[in-house]
Amino acid sequence: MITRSETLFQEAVEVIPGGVNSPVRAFGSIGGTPRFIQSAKGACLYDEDGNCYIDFIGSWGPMILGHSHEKVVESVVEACRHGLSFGAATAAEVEMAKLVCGMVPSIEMVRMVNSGTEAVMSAIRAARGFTRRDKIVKFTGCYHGHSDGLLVHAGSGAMTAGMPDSLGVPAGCAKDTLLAEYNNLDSVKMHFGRCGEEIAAVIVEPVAANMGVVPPAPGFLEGLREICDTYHAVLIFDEVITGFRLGVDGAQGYYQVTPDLTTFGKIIGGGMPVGAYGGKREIMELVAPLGGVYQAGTLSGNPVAMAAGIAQLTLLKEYPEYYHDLNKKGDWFYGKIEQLVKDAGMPCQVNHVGSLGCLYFTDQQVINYETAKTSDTQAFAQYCNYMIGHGFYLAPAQFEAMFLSLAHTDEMLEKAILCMKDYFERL
Ligand code: KE4
Repeated sequence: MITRSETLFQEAVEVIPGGVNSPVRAFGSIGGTPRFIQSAKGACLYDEDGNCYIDFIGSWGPMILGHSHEKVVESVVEACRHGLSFGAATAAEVEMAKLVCGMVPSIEMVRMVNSGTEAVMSAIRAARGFTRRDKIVKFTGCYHGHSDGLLVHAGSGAMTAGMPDSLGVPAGCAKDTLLAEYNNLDSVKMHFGRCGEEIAAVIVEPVAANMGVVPPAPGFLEGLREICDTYHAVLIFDEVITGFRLGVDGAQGYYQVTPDLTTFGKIIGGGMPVGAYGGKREIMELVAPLGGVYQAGTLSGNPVAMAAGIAQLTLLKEYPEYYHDLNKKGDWFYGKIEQLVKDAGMPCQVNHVGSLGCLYFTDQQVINYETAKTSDTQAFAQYCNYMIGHGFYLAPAQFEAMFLSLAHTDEMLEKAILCMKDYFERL
């Protein structure tokens, strides 16, 4: 009997490229039919066929409080009653900007945009405008959205689909993107030694969460800070995933390394389309209409999106113990998985930072793109399909993170561990 998801997918592929509005959702790397989700509440997703899943994606990060949190939903509904979009300045945007600047000490000024991609491309433009330099350094396996100059050895879907370089990106766009190896400061120093005076910025995921989850080696982030100071380059932390996840002040607070600019997405919008970039006033004051770095957006600072983001960030700010609970939950959960695969004698690695984690199907310690790529994606696909088939909605790709939320109960996590244990015992 054909399922509703299968029917919808057959219709979708006729009118949407690959049947999805973002590649990783197509289940391409694990096979099978993507589940079409009808609703979500707390830690659970419900698909069009009435199946319930414990969700370990959380919309790729935004749902840190769980889906449909009542305070977030109430704020959105109330905002809708006053209008959906004005294209004019609103009090909510001031409230959001003050909230972000108050939660993240390095942010002196911030601009709202509509996605992480837009935040990153804008931050890079600001860094280039500030330094009057063209080149940027990024790390193989890190993903910073799909703007042309960053789709060079990117992570996430680009890595999953085995196309680190995308069609349609002119060589001219990629030529100013210098590639370095994550956790390898020498690979960065090499570029700066050669053309340091041409490098506008280093952009880094302070925890690389688009080649699975790769924590920064001790001294790595501090080393990037030092190099950027030496060469007067801008250090950009792409905290689209880690921002407001690892703590109130994200990875920069967690690791106590201060970037010059930070990009945000996901959690900042509470599930609505919001991105943001901000940091040093001297850089942000170059952004139009104040300065010569142009950036604009019809729906930037949209009042409904601001309502969702303000509601979520306010809860996270008012209850900092949430982060203690969430990070402790992550330590317990990923520690259990690590013990499980060790007891089962599986050639697997578990990396995690707080509520972000990844189970790699490789016997190598994963510290960068090259070691992440040793993963057996077929073995991952088999495991992932088993888990999804048993009601645990994992990211359908080896090179993505698992995301825990405050809505995940110990019972849910224990059930997931048991299902993993059953799977490995059946091998
Ligand atoms: P968006 O444009 O998708 O809002 O953000 C791009 C982005 C920028 N920086 C980092 C560190 C990111 O992780 C992302 C997007 N993350 C992926 C998940 N790996 C989004 C999921 C998807 O592409 O569907």
